[in-house]
Amino acid sequence: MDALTVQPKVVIVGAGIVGCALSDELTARGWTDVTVLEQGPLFATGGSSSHAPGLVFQTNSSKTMTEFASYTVRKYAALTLDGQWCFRQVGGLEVATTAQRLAELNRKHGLAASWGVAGALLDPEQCAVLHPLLDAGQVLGGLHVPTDGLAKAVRAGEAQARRAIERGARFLPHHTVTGIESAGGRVTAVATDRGGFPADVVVSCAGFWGPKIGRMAGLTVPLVPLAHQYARTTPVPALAGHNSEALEASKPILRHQDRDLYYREHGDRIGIGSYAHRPLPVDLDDVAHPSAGAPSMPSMLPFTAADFEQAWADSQELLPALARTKVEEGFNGIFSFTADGFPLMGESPQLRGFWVAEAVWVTHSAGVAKAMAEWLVEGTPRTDVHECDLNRFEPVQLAPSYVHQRSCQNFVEVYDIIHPLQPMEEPRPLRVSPFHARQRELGAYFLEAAGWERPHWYEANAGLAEVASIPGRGAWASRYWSPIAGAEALATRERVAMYDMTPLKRLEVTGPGSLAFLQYLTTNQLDKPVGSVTYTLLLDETGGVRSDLTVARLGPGHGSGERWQVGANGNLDLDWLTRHLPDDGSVQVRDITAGTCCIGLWGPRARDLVQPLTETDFSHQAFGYFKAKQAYLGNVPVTAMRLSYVGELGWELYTTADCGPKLWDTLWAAGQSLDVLAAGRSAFNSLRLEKGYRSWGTDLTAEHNPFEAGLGFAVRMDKGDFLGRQALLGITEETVSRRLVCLLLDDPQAVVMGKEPVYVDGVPAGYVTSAAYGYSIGASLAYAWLPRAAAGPATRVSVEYFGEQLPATITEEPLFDPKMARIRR
Ligand code: FAD
Ligand code: THG
Repeated sequence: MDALTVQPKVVIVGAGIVGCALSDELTARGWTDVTVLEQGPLFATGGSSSHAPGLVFQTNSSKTMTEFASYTVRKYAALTLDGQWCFRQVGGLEVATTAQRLAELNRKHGLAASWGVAGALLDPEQCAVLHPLLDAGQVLGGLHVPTDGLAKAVRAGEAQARRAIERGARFLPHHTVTGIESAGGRVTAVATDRGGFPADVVVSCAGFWGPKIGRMAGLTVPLVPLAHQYARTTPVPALAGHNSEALEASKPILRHQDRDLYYREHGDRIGIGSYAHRPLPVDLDDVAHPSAGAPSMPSMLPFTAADFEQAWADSQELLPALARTKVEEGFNGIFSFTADGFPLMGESPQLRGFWVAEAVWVTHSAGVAKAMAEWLVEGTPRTDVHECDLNRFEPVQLAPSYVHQRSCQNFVEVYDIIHPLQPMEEPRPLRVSPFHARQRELGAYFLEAAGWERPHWYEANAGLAEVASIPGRGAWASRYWSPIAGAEALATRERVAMYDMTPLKRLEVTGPGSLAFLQYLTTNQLDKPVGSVTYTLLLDETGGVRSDLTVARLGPGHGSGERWQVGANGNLDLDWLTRHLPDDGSVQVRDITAGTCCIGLWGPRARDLVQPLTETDFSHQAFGYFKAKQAYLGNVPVTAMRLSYVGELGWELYTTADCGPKLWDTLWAAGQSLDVLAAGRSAFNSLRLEKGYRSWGTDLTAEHNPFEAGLGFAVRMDKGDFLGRQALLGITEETVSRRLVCLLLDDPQAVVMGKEPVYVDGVPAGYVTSAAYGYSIGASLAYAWLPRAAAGPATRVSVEYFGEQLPATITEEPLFDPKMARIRR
């Protein structure tokens, strides 16, 4: 859609906080033909926003979510409605009553600093000064974020709606959406109980009703409505006269996460929110319709007092003044949960013009709306949204039972201390590679990602760890880790190891138009002979890196002249390629991950292992670096690609899933005389960081251009036009404002995890992306984003880890084998 010449007709479903915020952000960008359809009245519609107590805690382990929250704070703090406040910056206070939580608050303080939110760690007395109802004796410490506060969701919604209306938007209450109409794969209109509304773009902001609207458009919206308890006390004598009715609150909003509770003031009463009860999923068919007359608040269910008993006892313990009060009123309020806790943003993969912005808290509402408006009007959100993208899920992750189990689990864990590597427990195992049985025999320790069981190390290698003297590390970094991983990493550099690469997303691209298609979508030169493999990038229009890929030219395929295999990072890559397919049917993209499997066979003895198994010449001269060949290894037909994310001689060996166990056994048997071992993801991650290989989604995202990320070598500006090229004109490694750099920590036993703030001259200047102990180099390392001015080699910096400043030095990278002597031989 050309934003300058065409005014698209936009219909937004739902006038909750998200729909209202979006109407404002869209009309502010010039899209003024906006109609908001709302089944309930305006603006207390009966949805989740109508009764949300509106606590806004900004700190989040996700940078994107923190940015969404910070924008919401800035925006709502500047809004009023008829002179009444929309955001009161009373500050946010999270208290710890256990040693683990106190450590967690230290970690969170670091996260806040990483993402630019200022916070302070307080001792118990300081906590009680800020919030005098607290029993300081219960509290070990707190994290205070002065810019947090309370949002008035209905008011902020109405204030934004008024601005939108002034620019031409209209809000229609008592219009229930009953259908989404389409023609030729594009949305054309929205049907309601009061007639139809033509639309070029529909954005469903229906909150927990999202799945219902999604079904009208043939789309699975993977969220689950769950009830959450909220109650108010009778007046607290100690609060008498503290807060006017208009101002409502003056003390910080409060979180007691060890007991799954949060608090705010309502004048002289305290409001208590509880996640301490069993998950209470709600069937959408049981939710009343607001215009059916009866209940005006369909999202409010009757209070189930028994579920609140523990919460009430715990509240009186933390806030002793509550002992003189009673629970006066309460309700079970419905809102959305998702499988991974992130919102759902983006366009349907099947129906063009049908978008969703759902499972969004008040906290993130304005930030999400801004990113959605940028996405719609400009084509690309300015904030990286891959964690929130509607299309991030694998097909198995859309099964109703999966969505239900994971979303309920997320309710249970909402305030838990979650380790970055901690997997959900159910449903597992979900996806296993053909090597799973062999891996179990070897004592694999599995973690889960994208539904796949992935070995992190193998107990069978425990003996190696005993002789290798792998250094220890702190308690947090020791979780989901074993010294065995260190032994596996060292053995990979010394002998040869087998890595299960099956979960690596693999796409097959075929058809006569495929070269032109891939050339236009990626940055590197792909017009090379069959048998070439190329490392290349997908960019968006702004030059941001959408993904990094390996593209192997394998053709000719079945009947067509072209066949390519793309090594990708996830479902979003499939979505991106599919969206950009030409209309003429000259290109097909197919996900071949599930039907195939892959072993990465890497290490100095890899050629000695594989050559005796095959008549194909695997010598360096006949089978060069970044080349692919079809071959037989014993009985197994493979596609072999000579590349290595761990930075050693070797091949990725692909075959069909049926031959997987045979491939494993063939390599295993042939490798016995070479002391072959199976190695896991933990070693893998250390090896790739020593080699400086970036991991998309962690080290870089669509927010970064290739030059900042140190990937300029994969961009061929002279190859002809490609998506994002225009935006890169004039940018070089020398002109960028920030850089991804490598840090060496002074203390080899100080292993960090990622997302820690990096201080330059005592001021937070950037953040860690990935980190690991480098077993071959004998040092703890980390990659981090820093301003270019501060990113020079040998610069001294420090990394904040659980409140401690760990000294580190910026170093030239990669640390291991920069001359590529080990790979190219
Ligand atoms: P909603 O406000 O539910 O808006 C969706 C709208 O879509 C509704 O008005 C609905 O009527 C309309 N709609 C649905 N179907 C149709 C249809 N077919 N046709 C027309 N219109 C339709 N978040 C925080 O950030 N901080 C908090 O402290 C907080 N506390 C909470 C406490 C409770 C008890 C609850 C229940 C939630 C809380 N939340 C909090 C979560 C927050 O309320 C929600 O995430 C947020 O309000 C969702 O906004 P929304 O606009 O997406 O949804
Ligand atoms: N294997 C395959 N595909 C992949 C990955 C993989 N796709 C997604 C992801 N991993 C891509 N990431 C990388 C990162 C680095 C390299 C390969 C994939 C790599 N880089 C060399 C370097 O930087 O020196 C090659 C550079 C070049 O010659 O262009 O090997 O693991 N199949």
